[in-house]
Amino acid sequence: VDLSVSWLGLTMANPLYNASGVMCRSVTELEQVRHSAAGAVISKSCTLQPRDGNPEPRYHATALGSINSMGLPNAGYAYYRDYARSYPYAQGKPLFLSISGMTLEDNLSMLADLASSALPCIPEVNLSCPNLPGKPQLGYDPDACAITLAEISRIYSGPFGVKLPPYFDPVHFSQMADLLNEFVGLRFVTCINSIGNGLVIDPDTESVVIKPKDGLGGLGGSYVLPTALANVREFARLLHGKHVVGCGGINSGREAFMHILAGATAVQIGTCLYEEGEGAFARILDELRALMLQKGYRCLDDFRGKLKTL
Ligand code: RRO
Repeated sequence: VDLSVSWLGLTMANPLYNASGVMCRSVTELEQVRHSAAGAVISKSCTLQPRDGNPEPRYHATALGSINSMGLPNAGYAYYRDYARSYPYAQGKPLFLSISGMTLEDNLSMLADLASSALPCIPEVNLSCPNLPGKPQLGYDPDACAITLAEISRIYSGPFGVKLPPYFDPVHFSQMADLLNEFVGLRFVTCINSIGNGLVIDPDTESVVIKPKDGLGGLGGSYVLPTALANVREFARLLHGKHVVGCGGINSGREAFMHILAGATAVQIGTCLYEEGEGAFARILDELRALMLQKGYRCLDDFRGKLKTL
């Protein structure tokens, strides 16, 4: 069975990597992913200046997934750019840098610097952080997205992607897809970021489980799988000549298979990686390989995007 993926002029040994935010804030964590069975590495969303993020507790796992309101804690753009400078690209594991500026100007200054550095890492611009009090998600404001993408395209000529929030209405899928299709440099979208502003309640303590925003936070894990699959399938259908990266609710080879069947080129692991550690990559790959063998598929192209309808 061949699990390799070729896209963006890169080859990955397999389609799995970490979701931005999980196991990728420090060099130690990034190196953990790099030394794991993952096919690529992505860094924590960064801002121009380092941030401590929101007060703790700010992450909580349940039987069905997770809720977080981290608030963009990160070591600052220069730290991840320096990691990208020293990264051993020749070893064949691509590096993605997640960029999440507090303003459009910050995003442009980070991307302009990245462009001038001519490094072979690829930016994933986060349009969907749900956890900054008073700051709505860019991905839910099509006019702001249009301006952001136009400005990025003006200063950044290499391939880049965007991390999208989940959408819940066919009108919004087509509105976003029409907009994204206008930008040729935009080579992929990652679907989905966490489902924003859920509320997990512990009935024993009669309390919320995380401190920021009186308990509201982004949902991940099994809670979000069907929403993630819908977003992957719809964008895979509506975008022309662009890739979709699947993220949301992958706990085993079966969910990775579902994302690829829905059209994902590659897939990211968030909550499951946080809970299980980097051994999750080898386990999920073993399961995906076994499932493909059982079905008689020899490579990912044999079933990618071939979801049947009734
Ligand atoms: O750091 C966070 O609170 C965070 C971010 Br930037 C994001 O994009 N998605 C998320 O669930 N948490």
